[in-house]
Amino acid sequence: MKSFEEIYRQFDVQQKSYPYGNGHINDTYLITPCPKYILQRINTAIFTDPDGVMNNINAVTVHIKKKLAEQGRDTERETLTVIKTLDGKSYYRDEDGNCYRMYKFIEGAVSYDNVSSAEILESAAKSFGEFQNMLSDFPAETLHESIKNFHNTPLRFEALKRAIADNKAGRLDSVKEEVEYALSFENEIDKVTKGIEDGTIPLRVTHNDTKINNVLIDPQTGKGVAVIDLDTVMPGSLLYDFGDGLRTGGAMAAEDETDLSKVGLSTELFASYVKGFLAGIGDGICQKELDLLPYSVFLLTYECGIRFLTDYLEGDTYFKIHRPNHNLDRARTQLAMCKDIISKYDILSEIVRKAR
Ligand code: ADP
Ligand code: GN1
Ligand code: MG
Repeated sequence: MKSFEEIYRQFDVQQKSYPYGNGHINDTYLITPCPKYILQRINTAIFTDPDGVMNNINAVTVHIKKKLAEQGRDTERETLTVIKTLDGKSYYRDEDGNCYRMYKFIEGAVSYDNVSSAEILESAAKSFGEFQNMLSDFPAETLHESIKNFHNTPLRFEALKRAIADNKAGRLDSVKEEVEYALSFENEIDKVTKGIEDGTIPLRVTHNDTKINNVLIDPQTGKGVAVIDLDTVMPGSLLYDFGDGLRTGGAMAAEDETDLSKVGLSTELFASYVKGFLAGIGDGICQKELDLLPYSVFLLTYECGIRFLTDYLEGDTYFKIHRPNHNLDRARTQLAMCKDIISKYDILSEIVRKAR
């Protein structure tokens, strides 16, 4: 494997690098001192076509920069800027097949894994809504599908059933209760995929990974600065971005909290997210999407829960883990959060009705 110095030289950069951020997928490094950059080793086990991913990111960021310029906004700070290699490529592939890309570091902005302030969450939600709005005229058919069926919850359910049957890591006995609860939702999880199929839910260009730490916030003003982590920008439903934003942004505890009594969805944060997201998205949202906003929070939380459970059963091959049982702890929080969301469903629906 190449030394880091050799890797940055490919981008004409010579400073030091440090591991950075809390993403579950790519290896991220901060390159410092100034000018700072973000160096990422793309997880090519997951993103098997890095050319396709980087083509998407280039096209989407060029489109967003054009929109930002038209609005007199900061084109360098409010979206990602890809740094090309010395030979003009969007990423560098070393002899062992490792793929590295570099972005300008967005200064004066932080990412939060959890948000306790309703104002900050409203701003974050507005940024995610605006992100979709700015891409509403982007030609969706030109996007490469970076992970097929990424938010196809019924297929995620099938994957869980396969993981249960295979019991590859021999862990099934320790998760009987979680498995039983997860399997009980078989008939509740196809509302979005069906709606897309029958044309009642519009297909849009969506981010698809609107975890709250994928939007950078200015800590001085509490306002959203840039939506980042653009690997999964693909055609999808607005409901994916809304639901996944609340899964983490509206959570009362960390994604890997072990004290499940702390886990749940804050209705106050939900209300702020609805307000911010609707302000950002503008007029384009349809009635069916509005009706399904509360459902989407359940759906995306459930989907993430069964993805963690599947990965636990398969021996932790997808998400990065930092301790034993990490994926199990994450699965448990998501399933506990589902219970809480279901118990608050009427309140959530009322909040959406009032916000229209
Ligand atoms: P992953 O796909 O592994 O989640 P991300 O692209 O989300 O990787 O990056 C991980 C973290 O690095 C982010 O949550 C954010 O804190 C930080 N980060 C990524 N890109 C930038 C950037 N251009 N400027 C500043 N911080 C960034
Ligand atoms: C991953 O890359 P990151 O950490 O922002 C995952 C999301 C999950 C999330 C769970 C490409 O997001 O789909 O919801 O972990 N990204 C990918 O925390 O699988
Ligand atoms: Mg991320």
